[in-house]
Amino acid sequence: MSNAPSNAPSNAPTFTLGAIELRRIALALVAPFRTSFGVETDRDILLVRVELIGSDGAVTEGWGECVALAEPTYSPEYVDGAQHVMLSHLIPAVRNAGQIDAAGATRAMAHFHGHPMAKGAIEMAILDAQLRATGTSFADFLGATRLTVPSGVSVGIHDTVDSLLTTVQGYMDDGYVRIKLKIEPGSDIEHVAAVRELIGPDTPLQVDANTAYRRTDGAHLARLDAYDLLLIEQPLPEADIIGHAQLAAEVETPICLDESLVSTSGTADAIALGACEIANIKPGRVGGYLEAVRIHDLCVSVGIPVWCGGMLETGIGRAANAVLASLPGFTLPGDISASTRFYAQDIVTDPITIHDGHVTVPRSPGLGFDIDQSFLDRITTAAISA
Ligand code: OSB
Ligand code: MG
Repeated sequence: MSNAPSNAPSNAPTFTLGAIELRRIALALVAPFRTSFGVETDRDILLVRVELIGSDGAVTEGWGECVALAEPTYSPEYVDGAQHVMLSHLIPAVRNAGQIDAAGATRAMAHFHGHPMAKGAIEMAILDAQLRATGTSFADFLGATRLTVPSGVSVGIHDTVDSLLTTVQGYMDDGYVRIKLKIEPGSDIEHVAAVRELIGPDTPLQVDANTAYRRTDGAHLARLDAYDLLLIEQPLPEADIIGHAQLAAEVETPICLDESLVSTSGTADAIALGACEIANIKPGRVGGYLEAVRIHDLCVSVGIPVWCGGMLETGIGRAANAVLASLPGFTLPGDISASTRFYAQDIVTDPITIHDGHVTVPRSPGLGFDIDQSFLDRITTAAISA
């Protein structure tokens, strides 16, 4: 169990908030990424830069990445909305709180409903600065001891089985230890069968439907049982917890929730109802890394395996995800692929790479990255001080 950041006020040093800057950056994906909810080709990413002022007057910078996509297709949040709620509501509330640390900032935003990705990005920037100011790595802060984590890759929906197989073979050659296929009705059984045939029986394989099926699809999805999948991720709409429980009874392959899990208490309920046999933990979706750790701890306590999901993050989010995924309950490979899987050039100086299918857990002070300031400046489309 990690030394979980709790809801109680911590004894960590507190800081005063200095300057805050929101940055929008434009980054092209190396290839289109298609899911059942749409196609991503270019990212429009919102970053948060904070300055924390310590009791000795020293100023430390920290960065957070908001994982909201450009459109509200994965969840209700979208990048313009996240920027708006930060500027109009969240940042003023955090400023108003006075002396803070990351957990205190999150408490100061808690009375606002929703907007977990926006809140999570602010918490993340403050956490990064707080850790840098105290010379602490995120891994030490969490009590995470594993030095590397296995690297899985998420593969978008392809128009043809042939093109899918070419893509998957490329990732096999890169050394990924687990393949995740995006699926939707019409691009599922045949695609999974062909990929299983290509990669053989020993490479872990799983699928992600991003809510594309309905309760009545149990018999259809049970056909996937023939391909020895690790899990089926989020087959039904996010609110349909009972439907997932019904499906879990009909389908042998474990049902994993992504979109449905937005808090620790909701995760506990989904598990109790039999709807969540495996949990995908994404910090942005649940309001930040501190809540993500609490969900991890809950899952460990009730014996539910977890893995770390991804949201096409840059090197900022991917570094922090790699650290999170080194907690002991993350027993399945995460969507923690190399930076080059999505981006030709990253905004950090030390992008995530994979060696023998694994990613080294960063251990530098802060969340585990350093910004490539000149590249970041070149791709900045807007900078707003808040
Ligand atoms: O459902 O896991 C998902 C990307 C964007 C939005 C939702 C999802 C994904 C992925 C990407 O599958 C995984 C990654 O970032 O490597
Ligand atoms: Mg998913």
